[in-house]
Amino acid sequence: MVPKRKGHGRTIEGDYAGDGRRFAIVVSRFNEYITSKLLEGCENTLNRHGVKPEQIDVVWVPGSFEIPTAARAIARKRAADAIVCLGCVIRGDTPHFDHVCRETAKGIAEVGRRTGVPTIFGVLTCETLEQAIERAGTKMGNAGRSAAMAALEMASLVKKL
Ligand code: INI
Repeated sequence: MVPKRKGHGRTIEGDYAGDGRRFAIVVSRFNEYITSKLLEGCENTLNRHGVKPEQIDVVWVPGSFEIPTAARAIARKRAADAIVCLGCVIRGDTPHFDHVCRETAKGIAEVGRRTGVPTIFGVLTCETLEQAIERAGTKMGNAGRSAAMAALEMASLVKKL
């Protein structure tokens, strides 16, 4: 039962309780040096919020561009309460970076919107390797951890809506 605030409609928000929920993590092998750290942070955060290791499927794909295809297949089978997408795209000398980033972001958003299964964008899009390292467990934290928190919250929220 969601409490009513006086003079307002309901306030509805998710919590971070992961007990009994199933998650899928789709992770890119490209830039694995970075993505393996994101995966570590993501799994660890889910476990620390009550998600049992056997309730987490880890799905490896070749590159970030392939993440939406795998995420969509998982979402359509209702095989997870939320899907975390982890990847790392680093700018090079050609426009390749822009294409991969655009399609990955668009594809991940589309999976969430079309299927209703929360699909979290945990893909680093960096100018340099140093920026990626900073976000994979050093001075800017670990983007896998924040993605896991978003997945926990959204998995809980959609059940309440
Ligand atoms: N994939 C990434 O995940 N990160 C990158 O930095 C990257 N770069 O720079 O090329 C990358 N390319 C591969 C791409 O995701 C696909 O796997 C490939 O194009 C095959 O479809």
